[in-house]
Amino acid sequence: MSDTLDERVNAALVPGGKTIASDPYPWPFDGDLRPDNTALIVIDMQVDFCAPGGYVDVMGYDISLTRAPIKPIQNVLAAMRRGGYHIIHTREGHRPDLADLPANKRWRSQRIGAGIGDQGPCGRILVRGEPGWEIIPELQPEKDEIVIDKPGKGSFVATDLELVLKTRRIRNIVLTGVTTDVCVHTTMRDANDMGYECLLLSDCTAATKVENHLAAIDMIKMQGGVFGAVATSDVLIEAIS
Ligand code: C5J
Repeated sequence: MSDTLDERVNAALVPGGKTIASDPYPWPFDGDLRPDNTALIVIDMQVDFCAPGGYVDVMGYDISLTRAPIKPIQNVLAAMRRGGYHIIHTREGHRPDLADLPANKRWRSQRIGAGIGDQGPCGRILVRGEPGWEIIPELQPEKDEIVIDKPGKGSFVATDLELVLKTRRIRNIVLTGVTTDVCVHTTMRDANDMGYECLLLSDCTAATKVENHLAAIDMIKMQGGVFGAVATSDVLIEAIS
């Protein structure tokens, strides 16, 4: 083939389309970025992950790490709401009868003194309807926004997320929330396998360990962007504003 890579990328570009300066390629690769085909997903910004007395705090991790993305997510939410983009929030949690809590998840958390389903300072840990399961006040969904309840780390297993995305003809997904290496990564990997164009905003995500956050970001970018692309919130906001 005689075409250069630049020529092939330009040929794929939607006329008049726009891309976001991201690593390791401009996102989305074809410039087909529109409010009607693009969703922001805010993953698990719940009391249990980001507030005193929640699951992450009970496990002994530093919640200043998982709280750091709150302000950047607020900025992205405001810009994408203004632009008319789809907004989706997720919550990790289990039925009060724990019928959807696999034994492996329960015994491993109990072993470290933060048993999922057990009583903690914010009610039963990661149980639907408990104070710890609520989305933090700073990032409350607005009334028309989609909220996905998920029993797992990924957002597709045992949820209707895929149906929502398909019904709304969404093909680009901007990922934010916690934690980078667990729920955000699992969701991004699954979405990527399903053919969605994924962009992770590095300052809008966090992990319980800084080194895991950095490694998770590196993993996305390897092999030419094996799971998608990475940018920062200010670049996205400027591009869509
Ligand atoms: C974890 C999550 N880390 N939301 N959940 O257990 O990442």
